[in-house]
Amino acid sequence: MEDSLLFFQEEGQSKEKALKILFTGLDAAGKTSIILALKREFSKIALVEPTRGAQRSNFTLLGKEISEWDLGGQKSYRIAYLKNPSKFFEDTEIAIYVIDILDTSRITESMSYFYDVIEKFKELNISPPVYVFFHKHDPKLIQSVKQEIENEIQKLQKEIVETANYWKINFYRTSIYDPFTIMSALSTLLLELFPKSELIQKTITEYSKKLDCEGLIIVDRNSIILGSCFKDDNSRKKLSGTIAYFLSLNDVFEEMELEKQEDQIILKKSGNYFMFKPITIKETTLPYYMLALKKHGPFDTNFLNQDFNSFVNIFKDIVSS
Ligand SMILES: Nc1nc2c(ncn2[C@@H]2O[C@H](COP(=O)(O)OP(=O)(O)OP(=O)(O)O)[C@@H](O)[C@H]2O)c(=O)[nH]1
Ligand SMILES: [Mg+2]
Repeated sequence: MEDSLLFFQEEGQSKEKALKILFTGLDAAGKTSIILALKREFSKIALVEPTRGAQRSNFTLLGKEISEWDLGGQKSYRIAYLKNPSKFFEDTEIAIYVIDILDTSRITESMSYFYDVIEKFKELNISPPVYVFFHKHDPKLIQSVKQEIENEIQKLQKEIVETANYWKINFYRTSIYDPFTIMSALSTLLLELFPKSELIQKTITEYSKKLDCEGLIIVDRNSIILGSCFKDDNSRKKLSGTIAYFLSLNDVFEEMELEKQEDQIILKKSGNYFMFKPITIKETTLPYYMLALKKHGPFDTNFLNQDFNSFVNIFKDIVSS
């Protein structure tokens, strides 16, 4: 434990300050799994071990450095964080608190640590928005348990809002077995800090109308959804249910180092045409990806040429501004 804690004493001298996003909660709540799911490191999720102390990893979003802090939740670590809050909580710009909703026996313990963390934020005079993840909200939860869990969530939400007395606490239901729940939650809370995301969303909406497609999602390599547009709930389901798998399939193809020409995945299933296509902004930076869905007929050549190119140009301008 000491090793990990000492490691963090070197923090704070970086060039441009990274935006700090904190994951905290009890041990085994699922914090590390959430981070791994976003990175599509599914083979590591199965073997995940308790996190020792504070682990940090960095990634870039729309050109800005994000520093993800995964605070191991075992009791001895929690005591250390609360004893020395400035070392762990200082500079937090987004706080994510993960609760295992399947483990009702530890809810009281989890709530108690949650209020301790909020208290430390107040002591440090910081006020990051707080996002509570009701995690392990698995799609296959059997119906009878589902209602019980829903009641528990409703009760907790009410209690948290009343007790914490904090300016911003939002709630999400997440599960690693429905990767879109994680992608969507992380994207929403991160993009709140990027004013240009509104313009990106507008551009995507206009483009998808022009294409007359059922829906469209633009994501980056780290599974952050920059914008999306769906004709109806059905198309939303088809695209949100498949995007993580298209990204994984693309990872597999990338490992094969195939030709970059005609770089797209086209899939037809029961009259639904899916197209997954990279959007390259600069050769030196990682691409973004588009997943689009059409119902009647395949994507025409206009889609692949003029319209797509003009969309990419507008997108490029916004992203690189
Ligand atoms: N059913 C279910 N299990 C999950 C989910 N996410 C994680 N788990 C399991 O929960 C256990 C703990 O996950 P971790 O990611 O290690 O939890 P953690 O919060 O990082 O734990 P510490 O590092 O000790 O703080 C693992 O066995 C995961 O497979 C989920 O969405 N649903
Ligand atoms: Mg962990």
